[in-house]
Amino acid sequence: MSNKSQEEHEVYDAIVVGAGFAGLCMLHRLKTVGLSVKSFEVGTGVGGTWYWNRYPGARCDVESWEYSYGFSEELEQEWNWSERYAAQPEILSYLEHVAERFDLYDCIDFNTRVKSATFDESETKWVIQTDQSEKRFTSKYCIMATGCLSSANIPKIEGFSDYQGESFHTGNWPKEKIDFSKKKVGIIGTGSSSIQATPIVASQAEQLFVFQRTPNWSVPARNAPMPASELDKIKASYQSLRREQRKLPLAAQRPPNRASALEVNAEQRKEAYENYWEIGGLSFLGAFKDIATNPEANETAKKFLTRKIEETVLDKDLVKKLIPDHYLGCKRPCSDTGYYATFNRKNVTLVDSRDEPIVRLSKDGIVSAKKEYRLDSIIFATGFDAMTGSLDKIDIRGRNNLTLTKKWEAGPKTYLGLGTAGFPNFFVIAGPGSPSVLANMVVGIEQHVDWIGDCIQYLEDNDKKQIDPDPSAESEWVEHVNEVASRTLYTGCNNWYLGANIPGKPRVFMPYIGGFPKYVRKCEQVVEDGYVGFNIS
Ligand code: NA7
Repeated sequence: MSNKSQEEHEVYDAIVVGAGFAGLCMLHRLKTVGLSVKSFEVGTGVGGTWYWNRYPGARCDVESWEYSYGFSEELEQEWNWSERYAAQPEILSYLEHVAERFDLYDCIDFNTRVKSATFDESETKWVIQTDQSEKRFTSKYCIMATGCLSSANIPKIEGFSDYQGESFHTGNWPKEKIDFSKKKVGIIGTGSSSIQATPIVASQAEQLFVFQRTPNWSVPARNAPMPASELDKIKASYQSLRREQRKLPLAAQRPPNRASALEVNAEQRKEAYENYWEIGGLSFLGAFKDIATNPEANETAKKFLTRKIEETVLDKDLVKKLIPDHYLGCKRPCSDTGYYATFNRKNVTLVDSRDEPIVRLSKDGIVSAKKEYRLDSIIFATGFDAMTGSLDKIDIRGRNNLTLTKKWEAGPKTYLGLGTAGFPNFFVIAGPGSPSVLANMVVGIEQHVDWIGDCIQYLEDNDKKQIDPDPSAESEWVEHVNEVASRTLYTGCNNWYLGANIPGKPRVFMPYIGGFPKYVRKCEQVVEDGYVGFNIS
């Protein structure tokens, strides 16, 4: 229980910001070890990403059983996934069930945005303030579970405020059902969100205009109902499946092929690509071991996917516009259900910015370099200020009143993605410098939660006041993250891993791309060596 003083001041052992997959898991862990905890969440319910992204077609691109918690065998056995890839409503219900089942609701304040988190050096505690009152919340530990793709990017397009029709952002979708029938709709963006929403909006709208700035690579998801027999098999072997999952570079999907795309003959190459194409979704990236690293190997994958687009889209001019220039994987590839076939519909028009870029919004719609598109609705599927956006919105101050935004002005600096020097007892779940966004996010989150939970337990058991990454260990890690990224093809296009989708954001490769197992080993080694690279006092 917290202490409440008369000065509207509440004291906790730990404060967790955010109640999505990461926040809920962290809360559960901290409650289990007997700490007093408090969580703040902007939404009116739990779910994080899966609370906000309610757009039509929103679905996970990692298989449902893989994208679920492994911390409770009872939870695994009682939850029944209905599809191979769960849709947003099902994942949200799952997280609501988790919050209910593990009694987490009591410690979460909803509808509450954390405005500031300030480290009080003299007391070794964090002081948190929210937008709800002047009340101060203090805690020894402050844990940011604010999500990597939670800060919606609404582009600054000229004339934005002139537009008078309805508009939506995929990452901030209303709770009520939106009906696009009899409407002229424009969707801006062709990343994962748009690729999922486009076929569904097209099936409802009178006319859909897809405003594409950069085409993306996409592989059919091959979603299907989960057969009862398959679910039974999964339930019977969850533990071993999860052990195997953690050995894979992405901590999910089918095991990658160990062969090089360049060492096999054309027929064998085609066969491998067809096999992975049939499996569907992001597993396709594992068709050969060198797709992510060797330009020539990558070209063979691009050629295969190009042929699939050519086979699907009837208008040959349109095909050319839908084929990306960038390497497969450089922008996170998408997993779709009928995306390319949607362009065969009479009510769908691709507006390619290479021919006619968006110039401004008008009162009635979108004005391109060629004409005005009069619209009833605009859908912004324009992505997120990834990995750092949600942290930047909070005034976070560490030692010497240094703000996190100042410290990270040239790009985020963390040790293992878990903490940042000068901000003691401050942890980030799935933050920059960790592999989470390049792997199965839920497995990454659980690994972080376990590491942070064990670390806090260690500090408490040993009467330690604080832990803080050493600046030199942090610099080495940042250098390593960059060095590993430079060996891949992922730094050569405008992707959100680099912050390149946000004008003015420093261009630094943020996630760790060395693979989940290597990262886990490094985290374990740090602990085995007595938290080497951290200063503990
Ligand atoms: P993404 O993948 O960042 O896609 C955003 C899309 O919006 C992308 O096609 C952008 O084009 C486009 N965009 C962004 N700003 C503009 C402006 N100003 N004008 C035109 N087009 C623009 O976000 P998603 O929500 O689809 O997916 C995010 C992640 O969620 C995804 O990677 C999965 O991990 C799940 P660009 O490519 O920048 O030229």
